[in-house]
Amino acid sequence: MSKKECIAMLLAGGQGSRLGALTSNVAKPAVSFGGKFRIIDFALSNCANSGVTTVGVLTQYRPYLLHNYIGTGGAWNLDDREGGVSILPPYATQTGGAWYEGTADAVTQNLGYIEQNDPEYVLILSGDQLYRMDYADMLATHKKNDADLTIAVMPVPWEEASRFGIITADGTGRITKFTEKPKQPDSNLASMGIYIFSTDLLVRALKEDAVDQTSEHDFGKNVIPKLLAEDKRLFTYEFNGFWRDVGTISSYHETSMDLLGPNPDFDIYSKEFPIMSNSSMRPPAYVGKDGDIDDCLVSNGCKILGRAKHSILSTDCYIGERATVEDSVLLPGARVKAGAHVVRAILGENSVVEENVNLGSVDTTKDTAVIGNDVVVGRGEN
Ligand code: ADQ
Ligand code: ADP
Repeated sequence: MSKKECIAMLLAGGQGSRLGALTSNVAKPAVSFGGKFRIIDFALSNCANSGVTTVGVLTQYRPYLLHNYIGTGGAWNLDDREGGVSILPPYATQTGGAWYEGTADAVTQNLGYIEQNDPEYVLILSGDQLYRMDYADMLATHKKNDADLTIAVMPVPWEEASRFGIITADGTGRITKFTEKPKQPDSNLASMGIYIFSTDLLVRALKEDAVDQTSEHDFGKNVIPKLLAEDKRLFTYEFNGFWRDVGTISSYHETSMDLLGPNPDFDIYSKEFPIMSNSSMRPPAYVGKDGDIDDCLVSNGCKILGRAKHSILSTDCYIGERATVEDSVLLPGARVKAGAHVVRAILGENSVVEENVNLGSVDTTKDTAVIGNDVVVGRGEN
């Protein structure tokens, strides 16, 4: 892919409120995942691996950690002099300025960035999904179809279909119907919220949308249905790998567990299509003489004196003597002190479970226990 043929606009502003305590002080794309990663690593790595080297990251909610984390983009080989990563915060304009409303508004506010780069195509991505995709292949499909807009799609379980933009396409992949989050879905082909637009059409559509008083300025609710009504060439790009939008605590827990086992559902070990991260450089993990680890991801900086089973141990975690951790996700810096027991729980960054506390439940009908970032769970609490 030539350098400026296609640039990416990465939407990283959503609050992710359904992740509760995990997003109390960081945006969802900045939430830690898989021991050494943050959720946004997946989209940034996909860009780098696909040759999309100009990436605008649109932030909004609690952007500080995200800004620090992304830095110059070097961790993902995106510190290219010709492009690289640019953080695009909402900014006040002379006319008063506004925070981003819908997803389309976020891109409209940054039309200047698109015009300055002058690409033929714009790839619009969500910063809170876990998957591996070669966007170069999606772009090839877009060109082959001479499309105005290409939407990546995947079949989803029928019972989940109403959470997505739902699509009907003809035998050639041309989209004939699109409904954002229908109450009664008539198809289970879901939009992944990953779009390639031909730039001229995108710019025109966004300018029209901006002055439409009835619009919520959202791609799924407004922009895409309007383009379809105008009979524009909208096509699908079919994806069939691992893809998750971890919206809730239980899906976060489940998707984390998908990383475990000898042949995990989601392979983070690939060298051809690596998932890169800016996780901190820390010394090796240490396992003490009574330390016992079974079916876990163990990140650097960990100190394990007790037991861990079927769990994700992120950078700098601590498990004290006689403590046990099972079916759990420990985010960076989480500490489980001596004699404590943690089962089916998510421990936020730098949280502490004090000595001899029992946390969580083996009862799978109960919710996964969650401890917020920096929270200390004292003795006797549950
Ligand atoms: P949702 O996931 O519900 O549906 P939305 O919550 O609007 O879409 O967020 C999309 C992405 O944009 C997220 O990464 C979010 O963090 C980010 N975002 C939201 N508002 C933003 C703003 N104002 N500024 C910056 N970033 C913002 C969408 C589509 C569906 C599709 C699903 C697939 O609308 O059609 O099925 O994605 O997950
Ligand atoms: P599957 O589950 O079908 O075996 P994986 O997602 O495990 O597929 O990927 C298998 C290998 O293919 C990975 O190790 C990676 O090297 C490569 N790969 C996966 N997805 C892509 C992609 N979108 N583009 C390029 N290579 C990919």
